Amino acid sequence: MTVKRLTQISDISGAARTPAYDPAAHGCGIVHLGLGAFHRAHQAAMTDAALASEGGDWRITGVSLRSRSVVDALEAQNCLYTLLERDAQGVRGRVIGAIGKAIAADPRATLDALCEPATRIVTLTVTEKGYGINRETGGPDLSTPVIAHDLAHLDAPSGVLGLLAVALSARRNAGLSPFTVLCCDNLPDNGQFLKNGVTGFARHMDVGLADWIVANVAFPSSMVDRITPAASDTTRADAHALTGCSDLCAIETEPFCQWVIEDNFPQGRPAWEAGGALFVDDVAKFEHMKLRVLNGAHSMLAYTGFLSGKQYVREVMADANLAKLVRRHLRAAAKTLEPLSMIDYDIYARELEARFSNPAIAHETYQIAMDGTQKLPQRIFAPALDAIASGQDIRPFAFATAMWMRYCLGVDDTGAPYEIRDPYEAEIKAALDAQPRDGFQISKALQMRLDLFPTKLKENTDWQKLVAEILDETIEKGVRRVVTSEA
Ligand code: CS2
Repeated sequence: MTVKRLTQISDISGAARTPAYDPAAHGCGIVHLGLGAFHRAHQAAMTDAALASEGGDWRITGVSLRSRSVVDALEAQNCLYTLLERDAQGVRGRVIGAIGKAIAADPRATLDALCEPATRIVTLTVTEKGYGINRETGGPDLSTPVIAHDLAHLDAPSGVLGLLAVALSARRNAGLSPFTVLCCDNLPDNGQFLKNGVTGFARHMDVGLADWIVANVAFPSSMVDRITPAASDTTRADAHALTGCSDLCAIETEPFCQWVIEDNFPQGRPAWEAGGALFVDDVAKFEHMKLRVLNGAHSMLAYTGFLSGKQYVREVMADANLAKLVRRHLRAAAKTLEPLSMIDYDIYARELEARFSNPAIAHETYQIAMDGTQKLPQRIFAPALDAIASGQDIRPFAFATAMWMRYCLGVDDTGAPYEIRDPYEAEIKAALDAQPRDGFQISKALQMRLDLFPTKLKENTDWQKLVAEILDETIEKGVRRVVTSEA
């Protein structure tokens, strides 16, 4: 029997919910850069709820900056796909109709979409490393190949900063209003971060353009949260069972979904409240909470869990000692936060434990371990500095740092090698090449070679000693024994 591919809402038979609106009746008003699973589980699902509730021409033109495969698959399905939500109670399916068009690795088509008069918002999920922004200067990182390429080829930019700056320039020249730029990556102060990057890039093109962007383009900050593992054959089989159709774009996620957004949209916006988004004047405290508590604990458990032979986060949480270390980290990170009237941090930490323990979500520790150099500064080092300043115990943060350094060795305790998967992999390898297997030397070498450790941490002797001692013990005794004694 041939299985029908999901292409029309009318094809769907089964328990999956279908869009409560006619997708074809709504035009596109958003361009999204970074068409991965997270976008489809989060912003696209929220936009779907907004379209169902308030309507509007707010469908999404999704751009995959590098890969063609997701776009080919989406196009074959009229951009419809199934979103599964999993927990201990079971799996629920919902077909999302919010994506109107998909574009793959095509700078010309992307620029055209960005320059459409109807485009009023550009959202982004390109991961921490995807911007090509130098964290020290805040401007474009000229050593990033795509930045160098785009500055030399302003007619065909392919990176995020180049695309946004060139499109804004074209809109300005055509007398069109600028779009609002909404960063949805796990970075602190992500609106200002992207604004600095785009204006820095524009300054290389034309100082007048940079000034115009500063004065006219809104870059609201936002905090996003939804644990979204990579889709698997089980995802596709369950989507089939719930829709009666084969769906090569199905993705899965947890029931929890949070989006806190600075309410600064001069060109209007969808009614994302309908999907549960919270609009506030200042996102900073929410961002700190999410980056330090959820993401910080995630990074700690990813390195420690991966090196302890745990493939999934749920397996880490099922191990009494590892779970104890996760709880310790959640509490320590929460202690570095300023109070937030709407949130009880104890409850937040307990909910996170439950989310990490979700038995139905197969979230790989190795996936979270990726790109540590891009994640540790905001997740581990920033709270560590606050902990030092307030006299709080810094051991949980030093432990997380030592586990990342241990991970940087690229072999587990049995000697089995793995890819480090980090944009600074070459630098990490060069720093550790020919280093004796000694915690003090390894910690020193990484800190000298990589530009990511805050000076105040580098100069803090207690911190240095703690990190090096934990790392040394881990190398000598193995990760599992250290986990047992640490817990
Ligand atoms: C994770 C995040 O991969 C990672 O680094 O910590 O993707 C995390 O799952 C999300 O931020 C949850 O909202």
